[in-house]
Amino acid sequence: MSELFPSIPKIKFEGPKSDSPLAFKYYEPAKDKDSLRFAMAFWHSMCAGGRDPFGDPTAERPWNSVADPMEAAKMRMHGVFELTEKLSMPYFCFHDRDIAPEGASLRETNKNLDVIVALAKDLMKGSPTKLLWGTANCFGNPRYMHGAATSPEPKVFAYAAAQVKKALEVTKELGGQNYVFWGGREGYETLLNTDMKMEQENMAKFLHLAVDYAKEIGFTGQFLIEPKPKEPTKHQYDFDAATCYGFLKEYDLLPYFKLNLETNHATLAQHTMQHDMRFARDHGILGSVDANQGDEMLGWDTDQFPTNLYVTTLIMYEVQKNGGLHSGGLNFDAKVRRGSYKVEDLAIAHIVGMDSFARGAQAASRMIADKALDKLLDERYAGWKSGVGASIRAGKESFKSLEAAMLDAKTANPSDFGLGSGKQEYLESIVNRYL
Ligand code: XLS
Ligand code: NI
Ligand code: NI
Repeated sequence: MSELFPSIPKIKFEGPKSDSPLAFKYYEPAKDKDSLRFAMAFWHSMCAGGRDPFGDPTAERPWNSVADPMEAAKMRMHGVFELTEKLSMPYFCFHDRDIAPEGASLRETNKNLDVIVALAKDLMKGSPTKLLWGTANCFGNPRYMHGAATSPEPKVFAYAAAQVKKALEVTKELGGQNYVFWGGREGYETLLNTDMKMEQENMAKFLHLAVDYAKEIGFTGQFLIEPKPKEPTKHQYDFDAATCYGFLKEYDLLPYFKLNLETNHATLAQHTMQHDMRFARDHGILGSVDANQGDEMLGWDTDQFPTNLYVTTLIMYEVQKNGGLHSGGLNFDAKVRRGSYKVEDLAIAHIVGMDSFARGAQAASRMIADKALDKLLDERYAGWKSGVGASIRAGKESFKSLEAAMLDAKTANPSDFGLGSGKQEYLESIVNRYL
């Protein structure tokens, strides 16, 4: 197939002084590719056309004039390889239904998928682009209006199971390094018609069936759950990192799953992304990142390309403290704004996202090398290393012994406890120095 995006050249690193929109200022592919593990989101970059509730698609894309859905699907697959290669982006991700259209039956749909997967496999032979993760779209079709694994109808559960079975097979076929479950419509609109307990049990059952099938076919990629608190349902069961952890633990799924955290989802849950990252890291389930950002003024999932350096720095701080993302990566689950309708906008959006993370990674590694925050953190908790602190940590104290130690102690002022300053403003000034 001839070049689909002739106006986009191979993007080169030109350094921070460059004012070319089509050049990297911070991301140096040869140096950063393996640590940042960027991925393109097929659904946003190849499929989204800019439709919103008030207006039609705006995006100019090479497949717009192609009527046959399978021909358009083939062009898109060529498109993702062309663009990831031009951007030196090592990975892509997809939902089954992004890459191939549904047919009249599941059998026909699977056939469509097989054709496109064969094409992808072929393209991979001559390309450095690999598959970070696959997933199934179990939310778009009307059959999923009440959920997939959590639908009140077992036939819908069965259909979703069949769909995920196939999605696992094609993810394996393409060498996918992870498999993602984003909740889709696994949640509820109103408790008045919802058996929440049964729905959550069914969701756990579904995930166990997926784990069993992966073992059966020898898929060794990492399973990931992607938390989100709301949208499309009013309440999503995978609310945030902590909720997912509790769910995985309750249903004996913890050994098989990590989390794919998304910045805009964390903020919808009223957390910073740093919060969800820290929680996941502390619990050994930080798997991968959907690297986007929301809009502080809007309460929905705007899925914007990441440009906020403060946020990318703190994300990379957690990633580096985690020893990297292992099989995970930084997936741009992000779409250009509806008004940014040109192909060049798509390239520029990825470039700024990649540069923002590369720059965040540089700041984070300098902060870590200098122990810029660690020293103060250690000092803050130093009391737990000796005396009564150490003996509480060692389990040697009781309420009685602690009362005895406090009854006549000098406790009139905060300083009698050894309390230091929280130094928040100072700490924020330190982060600013590294940006
Ligand atoms: C939607 C999710 C979705 C997942 C993949 O809000 O972010 O795009 O990443 O199903
Ligand atoms: Ni999102
Ligand atoms: Ni996502």
